[in-house]
Amino acid sequence: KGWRDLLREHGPKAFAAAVRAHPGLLLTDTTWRDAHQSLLATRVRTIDLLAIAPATARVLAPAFSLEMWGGATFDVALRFLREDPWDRLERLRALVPNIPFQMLLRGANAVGYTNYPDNVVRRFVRLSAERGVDVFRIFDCLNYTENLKLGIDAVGEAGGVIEAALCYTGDVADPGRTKYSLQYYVDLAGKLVEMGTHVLAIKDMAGLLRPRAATLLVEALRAAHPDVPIHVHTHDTAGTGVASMLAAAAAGADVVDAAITTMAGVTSQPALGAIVAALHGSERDTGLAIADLSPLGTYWEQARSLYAPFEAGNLSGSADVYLHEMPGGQLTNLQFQANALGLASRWPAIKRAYAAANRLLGDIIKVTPSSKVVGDLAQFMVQNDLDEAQVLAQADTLSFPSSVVEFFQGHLGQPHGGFPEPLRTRVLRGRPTFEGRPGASLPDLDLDALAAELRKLTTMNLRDVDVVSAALYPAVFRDYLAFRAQFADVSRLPTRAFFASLPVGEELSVEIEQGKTLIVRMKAVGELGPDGQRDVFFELNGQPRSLRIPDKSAAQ
Ligand code: PYR
Repeated sequence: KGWRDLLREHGPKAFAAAVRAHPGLLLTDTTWRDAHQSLLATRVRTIDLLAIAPATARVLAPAFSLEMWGGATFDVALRFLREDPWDRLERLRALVPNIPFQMLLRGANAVGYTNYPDNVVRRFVRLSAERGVDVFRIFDCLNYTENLKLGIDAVGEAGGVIEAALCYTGDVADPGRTKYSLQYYVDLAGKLVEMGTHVLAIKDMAGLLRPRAATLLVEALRAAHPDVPIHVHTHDTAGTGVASMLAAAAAGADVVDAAITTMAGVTSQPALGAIVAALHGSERDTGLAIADLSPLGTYWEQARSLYAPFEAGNLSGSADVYLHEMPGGQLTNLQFQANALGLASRWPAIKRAYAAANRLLGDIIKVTPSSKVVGDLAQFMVQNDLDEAQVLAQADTLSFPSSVVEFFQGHLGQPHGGFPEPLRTRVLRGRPTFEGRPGASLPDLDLDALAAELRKLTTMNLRDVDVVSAALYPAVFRDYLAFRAQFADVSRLPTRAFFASLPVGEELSVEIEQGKTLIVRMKAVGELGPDGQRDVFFELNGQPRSLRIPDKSAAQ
């Protein structure tokens, strides 16, 4: 029997005890979430996950979990892929009944970028657990325990496995370099265990946890909490990921994150196959066989090529990460944006400015959404040609990005060691501040009133999960509803057809439901009319058809 059966039959506490007792190193495969969030701008579509789900369920049956939801996937699914994230969860769950599903929950920010009312976070977590999420990794972007508590309590109430995270920054093997000492993490872990976490996660979102630091940190946490499983997450940005995960395993970590090798490396997680191979035959043997992993690697090599336009490329990997400390997902995103704006030559300056912005903000934990504050300030500095000393000198008069002002107001919570002064006072210029947990002063959202309002907007059957989507992403969800009023479920389109148009002469086959397939063959495209429309001639399952549709490229 697998871990999921054990969890369902005996609950999170017995599950955690069994994980602690397990001799081998357990693995979480992040291919379906963080790997593509960090390599391909989160663009991997449900159809490409479904195709490999049965094989994954078989091959990775001994895994601790599959990380497959949360983080940026929720927003990107609705906003860019025009598909429903809840459908993704349900459809994958149906194909993978045996392996625990894991999601990333941004504490009081749920799967968004701002603080939500407590009742929205609670409802979101409950519905996620009901729809099939088993393990919830909960973090706060400032390691602010008041914010973490909301997520921890919500997951506990929903019956999920609580995996509260220490977000790791700096270098515990180089004391004095940053304010995040070994003792800081040990104290934080103590609070999370007291709050009831079932598993302790070390969330190294930038890939800063070098092997020596992994040994020190895991040993210290293991000594303080002999009964609590430790789960380590890293990014392979500098290339030290496998070495760090092996060091963590040797120091007593129970679970580490890795990705299928053709979706691993650089800003993604370290390669799963490499960790399996490195531990083969040792007392921490993972129980997985390299030969069995091979088909998954081959599949992802091909699937990844469909997303080539979103590749940041291997250039984003570098030991520079120890200098700028940018999280994996943000690194590829900022580099992608810089290239798109023709600012590729400014990339080294952006990385230097990011480090300077972090110092100005008081050396903060950098992960969604605090990493955005640092990134916004860095871009502001590069655009306005300001160095650190100039920002300090001119702080009374500069128009700082709104995310920076809001950070100083306390919208994200309180950073370790407090806000840097006098910069805070000079940026705020008398604006109001939050001193405690920002969500504590947000009134509950009336979800019934929201449901009633949404029903006026759509003829679709509105589910409880849709109301939560609308609560989390009001504008994005309304846009999605408008799209769905016009188009069928595009999640069923093959990825090549979704991202590009179908050339004349080519055929597209779409399975709209089990055993029901539409085959579209493009025959011809007519002249552009004065109304900006064209006739499109095609065959649908062999029958000639035509449609007159607006040509969006002509409108530009
Ligand atoms: C996220 O919040 O999406 C991260 O991956 C940290």
